[in-house]
Amino acid sequence: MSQTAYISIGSNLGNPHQQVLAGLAKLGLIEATRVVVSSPWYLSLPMGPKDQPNYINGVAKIFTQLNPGQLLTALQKIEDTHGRVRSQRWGPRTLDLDILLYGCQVIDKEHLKIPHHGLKTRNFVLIPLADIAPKLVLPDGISLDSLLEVCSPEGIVPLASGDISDTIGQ
Ligand code: ROI
Repeated sequence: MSQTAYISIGSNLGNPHQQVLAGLAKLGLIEATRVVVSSPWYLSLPMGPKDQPNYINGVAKIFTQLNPGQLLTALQKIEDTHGRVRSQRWGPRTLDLDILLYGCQVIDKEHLKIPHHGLKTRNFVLIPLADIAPKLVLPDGISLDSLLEVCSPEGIVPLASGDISDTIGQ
């Protein structure tokens, strides 16, 4: 049986725009998985250490027959082929693919937490997620709408609007 999952896609190294586009394309190549829709891309200021490049962020909705563990393994394989090195915590990355939601499941394992721990507070996750799933309600009953109301839109602009430095004075 297929489940709906939402995957966040982010990059700030090695031509981030190409990284996220290639990452999205590779999501569609995962076995027993298909991409239903993807959000517009956003340029965002780094959360965490500031001495790293700005990020490109987006979210994809997928249907998958893989279980969460299998999906995580498939995503990590894609990250690895993009030269992802897991060194510095909150450091720059060529490609980051995180499972935000998997159906209405709650998973709390050491290596896999669903919903993703950053989902409720990170504007670079909430804003693109709302583009493709505006009526979404999280497994704990909290609506995306209510999270967006308290989430600052600072430091993120749609990619199409151009250079982030024009918009937020960096
Ligand atoms: N900051 C932004 N803007 N976008 C990300 O995708 C992102 N990913 C991360 C950390 C380092 C927390 N910062 C980020 O993992």
